[in-house]
Amino acid sequence: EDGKEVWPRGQESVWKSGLRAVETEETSITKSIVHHVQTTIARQAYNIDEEGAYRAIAYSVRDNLIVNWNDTQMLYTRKAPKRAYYLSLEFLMGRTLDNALLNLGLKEDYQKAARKLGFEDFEELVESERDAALGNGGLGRLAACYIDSGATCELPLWGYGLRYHYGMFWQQISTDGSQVEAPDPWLNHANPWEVHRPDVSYLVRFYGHAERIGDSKAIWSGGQEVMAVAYDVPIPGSYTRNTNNLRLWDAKPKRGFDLNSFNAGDYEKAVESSNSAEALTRVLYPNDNHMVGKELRLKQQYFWTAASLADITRRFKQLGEPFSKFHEYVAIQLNDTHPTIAVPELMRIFVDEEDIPWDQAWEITQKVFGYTNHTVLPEALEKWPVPLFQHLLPRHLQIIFDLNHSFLQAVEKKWPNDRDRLTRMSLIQEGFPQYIRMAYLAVIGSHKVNGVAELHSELVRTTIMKDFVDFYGPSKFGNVTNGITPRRWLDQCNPGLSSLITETLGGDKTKWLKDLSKLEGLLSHIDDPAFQKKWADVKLQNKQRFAQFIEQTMGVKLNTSALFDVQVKRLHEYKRQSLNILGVIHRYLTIKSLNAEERAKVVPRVVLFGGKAAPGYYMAKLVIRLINNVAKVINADPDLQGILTVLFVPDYSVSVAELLIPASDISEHISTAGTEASGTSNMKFCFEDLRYNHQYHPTSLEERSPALAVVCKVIAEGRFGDGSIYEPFLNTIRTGDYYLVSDDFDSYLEAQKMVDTAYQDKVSWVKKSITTTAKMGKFSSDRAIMNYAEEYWNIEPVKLN
Ligand code: F58
Repeated sequence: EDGKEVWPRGQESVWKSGLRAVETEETSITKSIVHHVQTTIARQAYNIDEEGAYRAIAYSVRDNLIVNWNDTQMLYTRKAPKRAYYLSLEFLMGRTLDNALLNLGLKEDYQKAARKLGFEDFEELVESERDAALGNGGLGRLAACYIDSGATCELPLWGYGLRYHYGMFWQQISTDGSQVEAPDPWLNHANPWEVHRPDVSYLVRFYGHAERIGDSKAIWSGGQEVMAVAYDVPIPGSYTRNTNNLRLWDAKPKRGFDLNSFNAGDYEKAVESSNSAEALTRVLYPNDNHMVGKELRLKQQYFWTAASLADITRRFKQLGEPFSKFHEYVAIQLNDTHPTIAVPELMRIFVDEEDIPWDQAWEITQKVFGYTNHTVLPEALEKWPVPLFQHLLPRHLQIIFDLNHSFLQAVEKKWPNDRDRLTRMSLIQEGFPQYIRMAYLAVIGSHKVNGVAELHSELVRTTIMKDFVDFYGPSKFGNVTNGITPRRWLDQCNPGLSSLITETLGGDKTKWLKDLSKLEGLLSHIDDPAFQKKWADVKLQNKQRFAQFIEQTMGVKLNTSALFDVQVKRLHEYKRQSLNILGVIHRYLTIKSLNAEERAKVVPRVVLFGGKAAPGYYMAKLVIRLINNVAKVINADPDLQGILTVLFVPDYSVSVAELLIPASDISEHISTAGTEASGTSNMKFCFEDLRYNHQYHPTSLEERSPALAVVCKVIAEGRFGDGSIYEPFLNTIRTGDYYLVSDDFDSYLEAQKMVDTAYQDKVSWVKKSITTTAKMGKFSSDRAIMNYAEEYWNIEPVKLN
């Protein structure tokens, strides 16, 4: 799979004469599309619809990607540079076709070819692709942006993940306003973007028993074995031939099903083990910033980690280098604690399978791993019960206890007789049952730990990891500020703005697209009225495009001259969609109290919400229901027509984001201070966070915010449907109010007033918008990935010519 330097068999010239190059000629593009219509998807010209055309085009584009993919992998094999691997349980990729065409620089050529074949509306074909929604939110989308940047920056970087058969659930809204979940069988329509590799497979063991031999080694045997099979997704860089790999593992039973039981007529029993194997990669856990302690989740984590490490060590062995040099060729980044089992797994491979002495194995292991933390919320930190671990991964539990033993000895040596400190720092949390603290295991197993924004990294150092900073010193704890890919989030989703930027900065799109700091060049045009007008026109067109989508899908007409005020992100109490909707109700009550003349002066708004709630998250689902029922009342009220519209856009996804974000005027990032690790959608909107200092006052709601007290009263009285439904939500605000909604309510209203005032001055608003975009350069994921490459992985670009 990685390519060979010498031709293994046959005549080299015959092989070479059959090799194809990337298709760039219009005629060869149409030829290749027709070829795929006829053979790959087995259809005739007269019975081809949009979906069929999309697929034939996708296969044709895939051919190009694979040519580049093969050449890139061959180059990496030949040059044998140090490689980095990004282990992430989520890759929230969205659609691929448009992105691949833009990265290859072939979009126009394919558009022309499609037109010749009778498909005038290329965007319609693009939109018939289903999202690959193999992630929950920020963490998964970050992984997708990072592999895009890895390829664009020509880094030898691979992603490893799971091939979930069902991605993030499909969200519908029922007539009473509640979220209803439906499965997302995204693979039912075949997936042209993956290459099945039945030849790349590994057996992964679960359960069984571990028997110690000597001080540090053991033999792990018995239990269940499941086969991990590779599916490769080519990841094209932007305007480079470099094409990296995202390898996703699928679970298969070791050998079909049990023929004896089948022949004896016991069909259930015959397929039992094959079902349990295949269940492993069936579905993505839909929780965001919340830990679920399910055995199947831990199985997913180990299955994916073990297969990835087996693959990485096999590739390393092909180099013929001794294991003492492993870290000179391999860097592995742990995307949160989900792959932390990789630490004991690599120790197991080194010690049990490769006969490396324990201390040396531990030294190498620490040099290989880096760990990225994405949250300081206590409920999101992973902890696994020891009994569950003992049952599922007995050998790994031994290794963890051994590691903990020597780690605590070192702590004891540094701070003798400090029992509290030992209890705090132990990898094992005491109690019945005991728990394994995965974040601590990730810290001791890595050479470097990072947070995802300056403030967050500082909180990591001073709160959850304070003891570890004292122990290891501060240099082990760094920061890499998140970034997003400007290809998808500007060039692809906002072609109008992309063209205007290119035209303004002079000619060549790739110049700024691959060096986003160049956007600063826009500032010298900021006072040019013609430029300001074009900038505002792009926004208006994006609003019209989005309004059209809303009219088609929801049957609601939007006033495109209104201020589009957007909050799209997972539903979570700490993100405070509650603050927003309570503010909307306040706005509604205020407008209702005005006379016609006063109403005419109100700045019109469209308030848009979007995002999924974890299916078991009661309070988040209640907020969705409240938003929808508030929307129903406001949108039906003639007094509010054209002045205030509220919408919950169902099934928020990467594709919906691509339409919605370019249409927004402001974006709300109003989480309680210190709770949102970084936020990345804020970067997509290029708008600032609103942050305040909070203090909790245990006083009555009426005292804290009379305005909010009125809003809560109105909800309770049933203005938006049966008020009693919302009592649990209202109670969290009246009493408790852990996320400080009532403390911030009045200043939130003040901030919203400032927004209204600012929006009325059109010229200064456009200038603010231009400045925001111009200063976005730092938040490119290219900058972020190069930061990892240089400071964390020590890898360098390897360019394919
Ligand atoms: C997010 N975490 C952070 N976790 O909340 C956000 O501030 C940050 O910008 C982003 O990571 C990228 O660093 C997040 O999305 C999850 O969704 C996990 C999924 C698996 C279970 C635990 C939460």
